[in-house]
Amino acid sequence: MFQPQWEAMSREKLEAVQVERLNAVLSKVHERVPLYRSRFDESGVRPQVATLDDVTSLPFTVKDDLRSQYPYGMFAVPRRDIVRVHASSGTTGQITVVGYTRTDIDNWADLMARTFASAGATPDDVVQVAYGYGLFTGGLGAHYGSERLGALTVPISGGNTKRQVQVLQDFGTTILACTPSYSLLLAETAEEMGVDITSLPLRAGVFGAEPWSENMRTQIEQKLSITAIDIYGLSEVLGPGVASECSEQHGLHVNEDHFLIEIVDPETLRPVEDGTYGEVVFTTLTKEGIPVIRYRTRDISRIIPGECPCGRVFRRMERVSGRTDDMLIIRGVNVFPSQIEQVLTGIEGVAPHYQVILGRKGSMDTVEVHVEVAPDTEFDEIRELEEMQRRVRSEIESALAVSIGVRLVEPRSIERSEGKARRVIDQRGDA
Ligand code: DLL
Repeated sequence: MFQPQWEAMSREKLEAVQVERLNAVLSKVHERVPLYRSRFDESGVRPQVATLDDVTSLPFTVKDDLRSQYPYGMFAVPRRDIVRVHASSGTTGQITVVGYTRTDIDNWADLMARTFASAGATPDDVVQVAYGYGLFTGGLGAHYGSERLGALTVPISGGNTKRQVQVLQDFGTTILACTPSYSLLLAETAEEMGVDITSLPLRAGVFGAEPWSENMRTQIEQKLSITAIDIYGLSEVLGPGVASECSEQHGLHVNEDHFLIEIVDPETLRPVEDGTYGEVVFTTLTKEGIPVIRYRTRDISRIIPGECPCGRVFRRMERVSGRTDDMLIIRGVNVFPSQIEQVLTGIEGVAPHYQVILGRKGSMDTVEVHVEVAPDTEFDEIRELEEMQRRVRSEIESALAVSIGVRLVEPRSIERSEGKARRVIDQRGDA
C-alpha cells in the first residue's frame, strides 16, 4: 500500500474523517460557489451534516450544472489559486472545465501512486504512460502518480503505436498505462512487427477510461502475458485515481478518504442497498478547486458487500458496466455494449473488435453488431461464415435475451482507437 495510514485505517475513524471533511467542503461551497449557495438556500438545506446518512438530504449536481458555469463559474477558490485545468471528454455539447489547486494536484499524485501501488508497482518499475496527455486527465494523472511512487516514468502519451512497441522493447517497460482497447492495438501492432510481446518484461497493465468486460480482461492478459488492473475515475470528480482494483482483481477500492460514494436508483434517486446496481454518485471531500456535491456520474455499478482480503478498508465498487446514456433499449430490454462484448469475447473464432451500429428501417430502430473474424480463422465456404454468424447471434440471444443482427467483418476492418474506443455508431440521422 502506498499510504497504509489511510488505506488500512479503521472504518470508524474513516467515517469520522468523512463527516468532518464533508462539513468543511459544504461550508466552503456554500460560501464561495453561487450555484451551490442558491441551490442550498432555495431548497432550505443547511450545509452541514451530523452523520453520513444526512448527505441524502443534499441536492444533486449534474453535468449540465458544470456546463452552465463554463468555464470558471464552479471554482471554489480565487482564479489565481488554480494551477491547472483539464476538460471532460464529452463528445457532444459544451465541454466542462475542471480546475485544480496545488494541493489538488498533490493529492491526485498520491491517489494515482496508490493506484499504481495497488497494481503491484514499485520504484523498480518502468511505467509507460500511453494515455493521452492534454486536456484529458489520463496522461498527466498517471504521470504524476507514477513519479510520486518513484517509478521510472515514460511520458509517451497515446498514439504512434509502432514507436510504442519499440519503446516497450527498448526501455524495458514493466507496466503499461492506457485504455484496455489500446492495449489490444499494441499487441496487434507488435505481432505485425514480428515482436513477441509475451517475451518482454511487461508484467502489468493499468487500464481504464472506458468500459471493458471480464472476458476482455482475460483476452488482454493472455495476449500480452500480463495482469490487467481496472482503474476508474472521471474528470468532474478528479480524473483517474477515484477507484482502482488491487491484486485480488475483484472490485475497485474507492478512495473513500477523498470521495464519498453513493449508489442511487436512477429513477427515484433514492439510495439502494449495498450489492444492488444503480447510478454512482460522488461527493468530493478534499478537492479545493472544484468540489462537487452529490455528482451524478451516469455510470452504473454497485457496492460489493464484504471486506477485501488485501486489507484495504475502502469499500469496492464493481467494474462499471456502462453509462445510462450508452444503454441500448432493444425491444424493451436494456443492454450495455459491454454486455455484448462479454458474449463476443467468449466465442472462439471472433476477435475482440466490435461495434454496435444503430440504424433505422422505416419507423423501426435497428441494431446490428459488427464483429471481426479472428485473423487465423479461415472460411472455405460462405456457408461456414453464415453458420458462424448464426452462432454469434444465438449466443447473444441466449445470454442477453435480445435478438440482434450480427455481421462478421474482415480482420482489422473495424476502426482502432488510440484512446477511448467508439463502440456505438449511431446512423439514425435525426437521433
Ligand atoms: O476517463 C478518467 C480516467 C483516465 C479513468 C484514465 C481511468 C483511466 P473522463 O474522460 O471524464 O475521465 O471520462 C469519465 O469514463 O464516467 C466512465 O463512464 C468512463 N470510465 C472511466 N474509467 C472507467 C472504467 C476519465 N475503468 C468516464 N470502466 C466515466 C468503465 C470507465 N468506464
